[in-house]
Amino acid sequence: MLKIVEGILKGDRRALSRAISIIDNEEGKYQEIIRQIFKKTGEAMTIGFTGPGGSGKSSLIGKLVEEFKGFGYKIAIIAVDPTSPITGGAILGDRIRMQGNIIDNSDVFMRSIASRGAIGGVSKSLRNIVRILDAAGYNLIIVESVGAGQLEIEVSKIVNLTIVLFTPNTGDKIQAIKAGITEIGDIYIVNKADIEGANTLFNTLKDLIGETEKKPTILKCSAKTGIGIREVAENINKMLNDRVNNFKEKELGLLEIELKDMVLNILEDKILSMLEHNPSYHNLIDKIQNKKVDPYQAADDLTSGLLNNIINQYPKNIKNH
Ligand SMILES: Nc1nc2c(ncn2[C@@H]2O[C@H](COP(=O)(O)OP(=O)(O)OP(=O)(O)O)[C@@H](O)[C@H]2O)c(=O)[nH]1
Ligand SMILES: [Mg+2]
Repeated sequence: MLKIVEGILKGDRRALSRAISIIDNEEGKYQEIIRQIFKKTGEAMTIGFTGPGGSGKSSLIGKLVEEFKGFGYKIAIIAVDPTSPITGGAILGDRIRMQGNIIDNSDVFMRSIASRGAIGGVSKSLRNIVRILDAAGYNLIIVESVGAGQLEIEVSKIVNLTIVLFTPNTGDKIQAIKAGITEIGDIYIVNKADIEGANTLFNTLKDLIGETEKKPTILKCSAKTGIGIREVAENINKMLNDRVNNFKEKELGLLEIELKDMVLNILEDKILSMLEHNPSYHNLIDKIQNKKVDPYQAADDLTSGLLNNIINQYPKNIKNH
């Protein structure tokens, strides 16, 4: 067993941090780490918090963590930071603000990862990071992602529950509908209930999405004053416990997509490398340029040649394993 895996299974934070970086950057041994911890996963529940910048996600998570601990969860938090297209660096404001709430809380694990703008990439590393945390014994994993858009939709596909935040007087309503965010939530929360306009927004949301097919729960709270926090925590906990069977079904779908992607990636790498080493590939390109063969004919010839090679090699591959 890899040393880092021993560390993860013991819940060692440094091993955990290192492993998350390895997974996030797809460094050398990342696949081996996942393989070795895989059988120790499957316990953790995941919740995604999303909503416009400044709506109070980090503040609310900070408050809810206290309630969740009371329910007996061991909690990890992952903040997915959008990466600045100019500097390429993650915005760390999140980490700092959230740490302001719970930095002293040594039993809560907290980590930021960059979204890098590559949507499929985020879900892949996020799923594996969840597995690592799960194997380390964290049974409630909270993901904060900023904004309203493709990234949120992607995160909502991975987590068990998606919670969407709104705040009064920010024009979120229109943005939200545009971004399709009104379809992804299991719970919608009007945060900042202590400021004016919260009730109006709450009623508007009820009209707008309360009656949609998913019949999401709509709640109101203030991460600042603490009003409504207990009710939010209880609703989340109840949904997590009630929907275990739904989660299993969702997981099956995700695993199918993951496996298909992995097989396609392996095949793509193999075939690209075979193509590069195939002399007739380069010959055919010349022939296409000189109009001796058309591109369709060339592609057909190459493909059947490659498939023949693969079939001839296949028994050898099996023997090697
Ligand atoms: N009045 C009021 N202010 C709040 C409440 N919750 C959060 N805030 C304030 O709103 C601001 C943003 O809060 P954050 O928790 O950082 O919001 P966020 O959604 O995590 O922000 P990003 O991570 O930047 O997207 C801070 O100044 C908070 O103090 C609330 O319930 N009422
Ligand atoms: Mg935040």
